[in-house]
Amino acid sequence: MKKMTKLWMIAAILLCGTMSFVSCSDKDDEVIVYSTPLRTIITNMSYGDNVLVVGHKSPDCDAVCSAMAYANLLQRLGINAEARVAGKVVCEPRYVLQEAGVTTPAILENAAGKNMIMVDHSEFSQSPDGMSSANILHVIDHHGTGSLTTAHPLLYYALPIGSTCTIVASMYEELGEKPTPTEARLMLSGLISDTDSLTSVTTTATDRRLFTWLLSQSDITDIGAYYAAMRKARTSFDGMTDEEILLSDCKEYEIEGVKIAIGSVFASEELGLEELCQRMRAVMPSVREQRGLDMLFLMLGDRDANVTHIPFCGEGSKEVAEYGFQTTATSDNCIVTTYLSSRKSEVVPPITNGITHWKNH
Ligand SMILES: [Mn+2]
Repeated sequence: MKKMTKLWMIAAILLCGTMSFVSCSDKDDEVIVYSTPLRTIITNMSYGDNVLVVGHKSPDCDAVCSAMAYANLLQRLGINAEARVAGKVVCEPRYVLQEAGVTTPAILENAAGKNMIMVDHSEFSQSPDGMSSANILHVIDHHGTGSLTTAHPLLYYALPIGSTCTIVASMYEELGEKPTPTEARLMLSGLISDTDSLTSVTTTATDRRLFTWLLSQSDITDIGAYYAAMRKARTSFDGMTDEEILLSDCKEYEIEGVKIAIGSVFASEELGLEELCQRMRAVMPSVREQRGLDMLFLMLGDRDANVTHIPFCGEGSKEVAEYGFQTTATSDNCIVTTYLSSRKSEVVPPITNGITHWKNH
Protein backbone atom coordinates (compact mmCIF):
# COMPACT_ATOMS: atom_id res chain seq x y z
CA MET A 1 0.00 0.00 0.00
CA LYS A 2 2.75 2.36 1.08
CA LYS A 3 4.73 1.50 -2.02
CA MET A 4 1.79 2.32 -4.26
CA THR A 5 1.32 5.73 -2.63
CA LYS A 6 4.98 6.48 -3.17
CA LEU A 7 4.75 5.49 -6.81
CA TRP A 8 1.76 7.75 -7.31
CA MET A 9 3.57 10.63 -5.67
CA ILE A 10 6.55 10.19 -7.97
CA ALA A 11 4.22 10.05 -10.97
CA ALA A 12 2.46 13.23 -9.82
CA ILE A 13 5.74 15.07 -9.31
CA LEU A 14 6.96 14.02 -12.75
CA LEU A 15 3.69 15.13 -14.30
CA CYS A 16 3.77 18.51 -12.59
CA GLY A 17 7.37 18.99 -13.65
CA THR A 18 6.54 18.21 -17.24
CA MET A 19 3.54 20.55 -17.21
CA SER A 20 5.43 23.51 -15.79
CA PHE A 21 8.24 22.87 -18.26
CA VAL A 22 5.74 22.92 -21.14
CA SER A 23 4.10 26.12 -20.00
CA CYS A 24 7.51 27.77 -19.49
CA SER A 25 8.73 26.89 -22.95
CA ASP A 26 5.47 28.13 -24.50
CA LYS A 27 5.39 31.36 -22.54
CA ASP A 28 6.68 33.66 -25.29
CA ASP A 29 4.17 32.32 -27.78
CA GLU A 30 1.37 32.74 -25.25
CA VAL A 31 2.07 36.44 -24.82
CA ILE A 32 1.73 37.02 -28.54
CA VAL A 33 -1.47 34.99 -28.76
CA TYR A 34 -3.24 36.56 -25.79
CA SER A 35 -2.16 40.21 -25.87
CA THR A 36 -4.64 41.69 -28.34
CA PRO A 37 -7.99 39.91 -28.67
CA LEU A 38 -10.68 41.77 -26.73
CA ARG A 39 -9.92 45.30 -27.96
CA THR A 40 -9.46 44.11 -31.54
CA ILE A 41 -12.64 42.06 -31.52
CA ILE A 42 -14.73 44.87 -30.05
CA THR A 43 -13.38 47.64 -32.28
CA ASN A 44 -13.55 45.57 -35.47
CA MET A 45 -17.31 45.07 -35.20
CA SER A 46 -19.70 47.37 -37.07
CA TYR A 47 -21.96 49.57 -34.92
CA GLY A 48 -23.60 51.76 -37.60
CA ASP A 49 -24.36 55.31 -36.39
CA ASN A 50 -24.70 54.25 -32.78
CA VAL A 51 -25.35 51.37 -30.44
CA LEU A 52 -27.55 51.35 -27.34
CA VAL A 53 -26.63 49.47 -24.16
CA VAL A 54 -29.53 48.33 -22.00
CA GLY A 55 -30.19 46.05 -19.01
CA HIS A 56 -33.37 44.25 -18.02
CA LYS A 57 -36.84 45.55 -17.16
CA SER A 58 -37.45 46.44 -13.49
CA PRO A 59 -33.93 47.92 -13.67
CA ASP A 60 -31.79 47.21 -10.59
CA CYS A 61 -28.39 48.67 -9.70
CA ASP A 62 -26.43 46.08 -11.66
CA ALA A 63 -28.54 46.51 -14.81
CA VAL A 64 -28.37 50.32 -14.77
CA CYS A 65 -24.75 50.71 -13.66
CA SER A 66 -23.33 48.02 -15.94
CA ALA A 67 -25.09 49.63 -18.94
CA MET A 68 -23.65 53.05 -18.07
CA ALA A 69 -20.13 51.80 -17.31
CA TYR A 70 -20.03 49.61 -20.42
CA ALA A 71 -21.28 52.43 -22.69
CA ASN A 72 -18.50 54.63 -21.25
CA LEU A 73 -15.89 51.91 -21.87
CA LEU A 74 -17.01 51.54 -25.49
CA GLN A 75 -16.88 55.32 -25.97
CA ARG A 76 -13.22 55.22 -24.93
CA LEU A 77 -12.67 52.68 -27.70
CA GLY A 78 -14.17 55.13 -30.20
CA ILE A 79 -17.61 53.52 -30.42
CA ASN A 80 -20.72 55.71 -30.31
CA ALA A 81 -22.43 53.86 -27.46
CA GLU A 82 -25.19 55.22 -25.22
CA ALA A 83 -26.78 53.71 -22.12
CA ARG A 84 -30.54 53.24 -21.80
CA VAL A 85 -32.81 51.74 -19.13
CA ALA A 86 -35.67 49.32 -19.71
CA GLY A 87 -38.08 50.98 -17.28
CA LYS A 88 -38.49 53.57 -14.56
CA VAL A 89 -35.53 53.73 -12.17
CA VAL A 90 -36.72 53.62 -8.55
CA CYS A 91 -35.50 52.82 -5.02
CA GLU A 92 -31.88 51.61 -4.83
CA PRO A 93 -30.59 52.47 -8.33
CA ARG A 94 -32.23 55.87 -8.12
CA TYR A 95 -30.33 56.54 -4.89
CA VAL A 96 -27.06 55.33 -6.44
CA LEU A 97 -27.38 57.62 -9.47
CA GLN A 98 -28.32 60.57 -7.26
CA GLU A 99 -25.28 60.03 -5.04
CA ALA A 100 -23.04 59.67 -8.10
CA GLY A 101 -24.39 62.95 -9.47
CA VAL A 102 -25.15 61.45 -12.88
CA THR A 103 -28.23 61.76 -15.07
CA THR A 104 -30.50 58.73 -15.32
CA PRO A 105 -30.36 57.25 -18.83
CA ALA A 106 -33.49 57.62 -20.96
CA ILE A 107 -36.00 54.77 -21.05
CA LEU A 108 -35.86 52.65 -24.19
CA GLU A 109 -39.41 51.63 -25.06
CA ASN A 110 -38.67 49.62 -28.19
CA ALA A 111 -35.45 48.08 -29.48
CA ALA A 112 -36.75 46.79 -32.83
CA GLY A 113 -34.36 47.51 -35.70
CA LYS A 114 -31.79 49.22 -33.45
CA ASN A 115 -28.14 48.29 -32.85
CA MET A 116 -28.23 46.87 -29.34
CA ILE A 117 -26.06 45.57 -26.55
CA MET A 118 -27.82 43.59 -23.81
CA VAL A 119 -26.31 43.65 -20.34
CA ASP A 120 -27.30 41.73 -17.19
CA HIS A 121 -29.85 39.50 -18.97
CA SER A 122 -30.17 37.10 -21.88
CA GLU A 123 -33.91 36.54 -21.82
CA PHE A 124 -36.06 38.47 -24.34
CA SER A 125 -39.02 38.60 -21.95
CA GLN A 126 -36.83 40.76 -19.66
CA SER A 127 -35.72 43.11 -22.49
CA PRO A 128 -37.42 46.21 -23.83
CA ASP A 129 -40.06 45.22 -26.41
CA GLY A 130 -38.74 44.48 -29.88
CA MET A 131 -35.36 43.10 -28.78
CA SER A 132 -35.90 39.89 -30.73
CA SER A 133 -35.93 41.96 -33.93
CA ALA A 134 -33.00 44.20 -32.95
CA ASN A 135 -29.43 43.92 -34.25
CA ILE A 136 -27.82 42.48 -31.10
CA LEU A 137 -24.05 43.02 -31.14
CA HIS A 138 -22.90 42.11 -27.62
CA VAL A 139 -24.40 40.37 -24.62
CA ILE A 140 -22.59 40.88 -21.30
CA ASP A 141 -24.19 38.72 -18.63
CA HIS A 142 -23.89 36.56 -15.53
CA HIS A 143 -27.18 34.62 -15.72
CA GLY A 144 -28.07 31.28 -17.23
CA THR A 145 -28.75 31.50 -20.95
CA GLY A 146 -32.32 32.60 -21.57
CA SER A 147 -34.47 32.72 -24.66
CA LEU A 148 -31.89 34.77 -26.58
CA THR A 149 -31.23 33.71 -30.17
CA THR A 150 -29.61 35.74 -32.94
CA ALA A 151 -29.33 35.17 -36.67
CA HIS A 152 -25.75 36.46 -36.86
CA PRO A 153 -22.52 36.11 -34.84
CA LEU A 154 -22.20 38.28 -31.76
CA LEU A 155 -19.88 38.95 -28.83
CA TYR A 156 -21.43 36.85 -26.07
CA TYR A 157 -19.46 37.45 -22.90
CA ALA A 158 -20.88 35.65 -19.89
CA LEU A 159 -19.11 34.74 -16.68
CA PRO A 160 -20.47 32.86 -13.64
CA ILE A 161 -19.62 35.64 -11.17
CA GLY A 162 -21.49 37.92 -8.79
CA SER A 163 -22.49 40.84 -10.99
CA THR A 164 -22.43 42.15 -14.53
CA CYS A 165 -20.63 45.19 -13.11
CA THR A 166 -17.79 42.84 -12.05
CA ILE A 167 -17.57 41.58 -15.63
CA VAL A 168 -17.48 45.14 -16.99
CA ALA A 169 -14.81 46.05 -14.41
CA SER A 170 -12.75 43.05 -15.56
CA MET A 171 -13.03 44.36 -19.12
CA TYR A 172 -11.76 47.82 -18.05
CA GLU A 173 -8.85 46.01 -16.43
CA GLU A 174 -8.19 43.75 -19.40
CA LEU A 175 -8.30 46.68 -21.84
CA GLY A 176 -6.00 48.75 -19.61
CA GLU A 177 -8.65 51.45 -19.15
CA LYS A 178 -8.63 53.00 -15.70
CA PRO A 179 -12.17 53.87 -14.53
CA THR A 180 -12.91 57.42 -13.39
CA PRO A 181 -14.05 57.76 -9.74
CA THR A 182 -17.67 57.97 -10.96
CA GLU A 183 -17.35 54.90 -13.20
CA ALA A 184 -15.70 52.99 -10.34
CA ARG A 185 -18.51 54.06 -7.98
CA LEU A 186 -21.20 52.92 -10.40
CA MET A 187 -19.61 49.49 -10.97
CA LEU A 188 -18.94 49.09 -7.25
CA SER A 189 -22.61 49.85 -6.53
CA GLY A 190 -23.84 47.20 -8.96
CA LEU A 191 -21.34 44.72 -7.55
CA ILE A 192 -22.31 45.16 -3.89
CA SER A 193 -26.01 45.36 -4.73
CA ASP A 194 -26.04 42.04 -6.61
CA THR A 195 -23.79 40.23 -4.12
CA ASP A 196 -25.42 41.77 -1.03
CA SER A 197 -22.08 43.30 -0.12
CA LEU A 198 -20.08 40.17 -1.05
CA THR A 199 -22.20 37.86 1.14
CA SER A 200 -24.52 36.18 -1.38
CA VAL A 201 -23.92 32.61 -2.57
CA THR A 202 -22.99 33.97 -6.01
CA THR A 203 -19.94 35.93 -4.74
CA THR A 204 -16.61 34.77 -6.20
CA ALA A 205 -12.92 35.54 -5.60
CA THR A 206 -13.04 37.69 -8.76
CA ASP A 207 -15.80 39.82 -7.23
CA ARG A 208 -13.72 40.31 -4.07
CA ARG A 209 -10.60 41.27 -6.00
CA LEU A 210 -12.38 43.74 -8.28
CA PHE A 211 -14.35 45.12 -5.33
CA THR A 212 -11.03 46.17 -3.76
CA TRP A 213 -9.78 47.61 -7.05
CA LEU A 214 -12.99 49.58 -7.72
CA LEU A 215 -13.12 50.86 -4.15
CA SER A 216 -9.58 52.20 -4.47
CA GLN A 217 -10.50 53.97 -7.73
CA SER A 218 -13.76 55.42 -6.37
CA ASP A 219 -14.26 58.42 -4.10
CA ILE A 220 -16.26 56.40 -1.54
CA THR A 221 -14.66 56.70 1.88
CA ASP A 222 -17.07 54.67 4.05
CA ILE A 223 -18.29 51.70 2.03
CA GLY A 224 -20.18 50.21 4.99
CA ALA A 225 -22.26 53.35 5.49
CA TYR A 226 -22.79 53.69 1.74
CA TYR A 227 -24.09 50.12 1.43
CA ALA A 228 -26.35 50.57 4.46
CA ALA A 229 -27.88 53.61 2.72
CA MET A 230 -28.29 51.63 -0.51
CA ARG A 231 -30.13 48.85 1.36
CA LYS A 232 -32.38 51.41 2.97
CA ALA A 233 -33.19 52.88 -0.44
CA ARG A 234 -33.94 49.35 -1.71
CA THR A 235 -36.85 49.09 0.71
CA SER A 236 -38.08 52.66 0.73
CA PHE A 237 -41.35 52.34 -1.13
CA ASP A 238 -42.65 55.83 -0.34
CA GLY A 239 -45.37 56.91 -2.70
CA MET A 240 -45.49 53.56 -4.49
CA THR A 241 -48.62 51.42 -4.86
CA ASP A 242 -48.47 47.78 -3.78
CA GLU A 243 -48.48 46.79 -7.42
CA GLU A 244 -45.47 49.04 -8.11
CA ILE A 245 -43.66 47.51 -5.12
CA LEU A 246 -44.32 44.01 -6.48
CA LEU A 247 -43.05 45.00 -9.92
CA SER A 248 -40.04 46.97 -8.64
CA ASP A 249 -37.82 43.89 -9.10
CA CYS A 250 -39.76 41.32 -11.08
CA LYS A 251 -38.24 39.16 -13.82
CA GLU A 252 -40.15 37.20 -16.44
CA TYR A 253 -39.09 33.83 -17.84
CA GLU A 254 -40.46 31.43 -20.38
CA ILE A 255 -39.69 27.86 -19.32
CA GLU A 256 -40.93 25.00 -21.53
CA GLY A 257 -43.56 27.32 -22.95
CA VAL A 258 -44.79 28.33 -19.48
CA LYS A 259 -44.75 32.09 -18.87
CA ILE A 260 -43.76 32.93 -15.33
CA ALA A 261 -42.38 35.80 -13.32
CA ILE A 262 -40.31 35.77 -10.14
CA GLY A 263 -40.35 38.98 -8.12
CA SER A 264 -38.13 39.91 -5.19
CA VAL A 265 -39.03 42.28 -2.37
CA PHE A 266 -37.23 42.72 0.94
CA ALA A 267 -38.86 43.29 4.29
CA SER A 268 -37.63 46.23 6.31
CA GLU A 269 -38.20 47.96 9.62
CA GLU A 270 -40.90 50.09 7.99
CA LEU A 271 -42.58 47.19 6.20
CA GLY A 272 -42.21 43.92 8.13
CA LEU A 273 -42.44 40.47 6.54
CA GLU A 274 -45.97 39.72 7.72
CA GLU A 275 -47.48 42.94 6.38
CA LEU A 276 -45.40 42.69 3.20
CA CYS A 277 -46.72 39.14 2.58
CA GLN A 278 -50.29 40.19 3.14
CA ARG A 279 -50.10 43.20 0.83
CA MET A 280 -48.23 41.43 -1.97
CA ARG A 281 -50.59 38.43 -1.94
CA ALA A 282 -53.53 40.77 -2.32
CA VAL A 283 -52.25 42.13 -5.64
CA MET A 284 -50.54 39.00 -7.02
CA PRO A 285 -53.57 37.49 -8.84
CA SER A 286 -54.41 40.69 -10.72
CA VAL A 287 -50.76 41.34 -11.63
CA ARG A 288 -50.47 37.78 -12.95
CA GLU A 289 -53.51 38.28 -15.16
CA GLN A 290 -52.50 41.74 -16.41
CA ARG A 291 -49.08 40.49 -17.43
CA GLY A 292 -50.46 37.40 -19.15
CA LEU A 293 -48.45 35.11 -16.89
CA ASP A 294 -49.23 31.46 -16.20
CA MET A 295 -47.59 31.58 -12.78
CA LEU A 296 -46.25 34.27 -10.48
CA PHE A 297 -43.77 33.66 -7.64
CA LEU A 298 -42.42 36.22 -5.16
CA MET A 299 -39.28 36.06 -3.02
CA LEU A 300 -40.08 37.98 0.14
CA GLY A 301 -36.84 38.06 2.08
CA ASP A 302 -36.13 39.06 5.65
CA ARG A 303 -32.36 38.88 5.96
CA ASP A 304 -32.26 39.79 9.65
CA ALA A 305 -34.73 37.00 10.53
CA ASN A 306 -32.97 34.62 8.08
CA VAL A 307 -36.21 33.67 6.33
CA THR A 308 -37.68 33.90 2.84
CA HIS A 309 -41.36 33.45 2.03
CA ILE A 310 -42.30 32.50 -1.52
CA PRO A 311 -46.02 32.98 -2.15
CA PHE A 312 -47.25 31.87 -5.57
CA CYS A 313 -50.35 31.92 -7.74
CA GLY A 314 -51.53 30.48 -11.05
CA GLU A 315 -52.63 27.00 -12.10
CA GLY A 316 -49.89 24.44 -11.39
CA SER A 317 -47.78 26.84 -9.32
CA LYS A 318 -48.33 24.82 -6.13
CA GLU A 319 -47.11 21.57 -7.73
CA VAL A 320 -44.16 23.42 -9.29
CA ALA A 321 -43.13 25.10 -6.04
CA GLU A 322 -43.54 21.99 -3.88
CA TYR A 323 -41.60 19.78 -6.30
CA GLY A 324 -38.94 22.44 -6.92
CA PHE A 325 -38.25 23.24 -3.29
CA GLN A 326 -38.95 19.66 -2.12
CA THR A 327 -41.21 20.86 0.63
CA THR A 328 -44.90 21.23 1.43
CA ALA A 329 -46.48 24.62 0.87
CA THR A 330 -48.47 26.30 3.62
CA SER A 331 -52.27 26.17 3.38
CA ASP A 332 -52.24 29.72 1.99
CA ASN A 333 -49.92 28.84 -0.92
CA CYS A 334 -46.51 29.86 0.29
CA ILE A 335 -43.09 28.17 0.55
CA VAL A 336 -41.18 29.08 3.69
CA THR A 337 -37.39 28.60 3.63
CA THR A 338 -34.25 29.95 5.24
CA TYR A 339 -33.10 33.23 3.71
CA LEU A 340 -32.30 33.01 -0.01
CA SER A 341 -29.82 35.55 -1.35
CA SER A 342 -29.99 34.82 -5.07
CA ARG A 343 -32.91 34.49 -7.46
CA LYS A 344 -30.76 33.13 -10.29
CA SER A 345 -28.95 30.51 -8.20
CA GLU A 346 -31.49 29.55 -5.55
CA VAL A 347 -34.95 30.16 -7.01
CA VAL A 348 -34.83 29.94 -10.83
CA PRO A 349 -33.26 26.41 -10.86
CA PRO A 350 -35.80 24.75 -8.48
CA ILE A 351 -38.72 26.42 -10.25
CA THR A 352 -37.31 25.30 -13.62
CA ASN A 353 -37.09 21.73 -12.27
CA GLY A 354 -40.61 22.04 -10.92
CA ILE A 355 -41.97 23.17 -14.28
CA THR A 356 -40.15 20.39 -16.15
CA HIS A 357 -41.59 17.83 -13.72
CA TRP A 358 -45.09 19.36 -13.86
CA LYS A 359 -45.12 19.42 -17.68
CA ASN A 360 -43.97 15.84 -18.04
CA HIS A 361 -45.89 14.00 -15.33
MN1 LIG B 1 -27.00 41.30 -12.19
